Amino acid sequence: MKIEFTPGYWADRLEENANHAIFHQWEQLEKSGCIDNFRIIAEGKQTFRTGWFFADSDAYKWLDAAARIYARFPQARLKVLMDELIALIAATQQADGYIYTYNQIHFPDVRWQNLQIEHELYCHGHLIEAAVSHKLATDEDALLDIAIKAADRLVADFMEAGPGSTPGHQEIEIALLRLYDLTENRQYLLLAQHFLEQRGRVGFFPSLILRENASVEARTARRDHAKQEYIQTHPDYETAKLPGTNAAEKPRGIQQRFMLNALTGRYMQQNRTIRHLTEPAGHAVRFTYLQTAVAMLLRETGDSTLLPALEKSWDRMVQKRMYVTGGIGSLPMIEGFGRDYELDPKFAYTETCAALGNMFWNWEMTQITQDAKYADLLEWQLYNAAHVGMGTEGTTYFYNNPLTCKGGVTRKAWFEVPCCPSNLSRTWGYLDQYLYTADADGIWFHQYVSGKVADLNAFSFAVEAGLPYAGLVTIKVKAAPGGEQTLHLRIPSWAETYTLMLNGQPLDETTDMRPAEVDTASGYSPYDAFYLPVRRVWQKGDVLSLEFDLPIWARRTDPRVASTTGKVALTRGPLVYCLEDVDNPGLDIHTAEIKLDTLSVQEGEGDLAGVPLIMGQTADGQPFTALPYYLWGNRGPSEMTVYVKPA
Ligand code: FUB
Ligand code: ZN
Repeated sequence: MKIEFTPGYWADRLEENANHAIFHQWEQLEKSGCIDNFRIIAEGKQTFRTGWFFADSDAYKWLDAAARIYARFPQARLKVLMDELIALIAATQQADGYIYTYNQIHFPDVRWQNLQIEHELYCHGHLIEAAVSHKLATDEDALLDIAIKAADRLVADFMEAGPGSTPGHQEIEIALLRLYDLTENRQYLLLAQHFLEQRGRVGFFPSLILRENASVEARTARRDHAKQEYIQTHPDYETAKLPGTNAAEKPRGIQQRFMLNALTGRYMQQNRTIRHLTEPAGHAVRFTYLQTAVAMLLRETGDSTLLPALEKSWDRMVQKRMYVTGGIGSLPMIEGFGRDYELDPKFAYTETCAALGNMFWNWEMTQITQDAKYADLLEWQLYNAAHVGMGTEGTTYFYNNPLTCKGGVTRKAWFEVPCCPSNLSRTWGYLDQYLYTADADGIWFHQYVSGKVADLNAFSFAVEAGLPYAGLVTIKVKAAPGGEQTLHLRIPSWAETYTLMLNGQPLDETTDMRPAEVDTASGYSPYDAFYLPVRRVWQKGDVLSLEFDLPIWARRTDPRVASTTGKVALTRGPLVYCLEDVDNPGLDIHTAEIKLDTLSVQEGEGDLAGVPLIMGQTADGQPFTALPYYLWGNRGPSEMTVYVKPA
């Protein structure tokens, strides 16, 4: 199958990703010293290692994103940068396959210590993922050879290891399963399975994590001492001053809750075995990477005993622990889940990576179940909780994404922990992989993105999608296999009504198959989505047109979400809206009461040209403007709120 994006919403963003974001990220990796960490080992460069112990992963994630982008935008300058980094990695890797600059530079005789905290396996995981993407994009083996050496090292060191030797930050499992998919080397599948099956079986986790924490503190102190000594002899040495996360307001007692999360293993999902992890808990990125890997393992092995916990934890997350943007992570510090209905917009952490991890998981669940709720949430996060993470120029980012802000939250060029930017870029780089699946019965349309699709189950077709701003989607058949085939069209949860025409004639399939309603804490319910089967003998030249109505929706949270009782979030189609003070001079957006019967849609101008804005009046007759949430924070420091009070 080959997909070519055609002019439209996503073609523009993918261009921006390829022409700006990926090169900006490389510049920031250089400026922050991340690439020099490899040069210290590979070339004896005289400088001091910078960044967290997991900094290698930022270079690998960039390489992963660059490879995926290169497959579609084969830019010579991108190839040069990739080859330069691959050569550095090759020269850094040790003969037996191990590679982790933090140990190689500071603690050369130490390995696999503090696996719950220090990210060695996480870093090897992003290296392996980058190698798989690079092989698929270039058919070159340079990076894949490095990854296979590393993976074989892990097989040798961990295949017989116990529960305490499972990673505190999941990622290696996803990587090994991708490497298995590419190489068909069963050892990698077995090691991923081993890591997953061993989780949650540490006898007494507090003693392990306290021991590791003491060791991490001691190693950090030794590193800091060495740094001070280095600065003594190199007074001109300086490192880039990088911002941490944005000003996130913290609920009372968060420090204690974090400590308890860490001590019990809940933070890194070490408190339950995978078949018993039915509650979304702990760090949200770790949780979604874990569930993605478990779902991938289920797809590879057919082990259906893995499915119930995946479904139960997904349902509880969506029904009780997810914000209206599709964001997950109610609490700073934990960067993760709170209690059921604990969804205060001002504490919302909803890290960009968590939304991306949730999209990866949704995609695996889509392929396992073909239940439309998963593709619906993937779309909702694509346009809201993930999309908000990247600024309109592709060169500024959010790490945490509050749903209300009274200042102090601004987009940044980079972060001290720059995990989100390249995670976004690599996901955009694989957008084509989340759109369609095919089976003996026909084609499944999970997302609607303008593009030409060739030879998917002998089908070729062109899609023109007006989403997310307009509701018309047309599918023009260019070639079709003989015999009856079914096109399964996802009818989104947000499309209460729609019309379906074939070659200009209404189709009688528009019987409503809407599933039974499922209430959710946020008021966004992916459970309303379904696949509409349209079965016939398709001919070249057939034109299906699907027109979704895009009414403005005032979504109320469940009354058990105390912080937003009596307020609404405005949405239209797959977009969540917010009020930003820069569009509402003279209005206190945090206390304004809006009249829902005055709402209308008007196209924006200037910076917001072409964007459908929601306009209306407040109770005291003042005009107000709402814009798509993903677009906030692009015009300098501002205040914002997703939730508004209806008059
Ligand atoms: O743990 C390092 C980074 O922090 C990971 O990439 C994300 O989980 C982020 O929260
Ligand atoms: Zn991140």
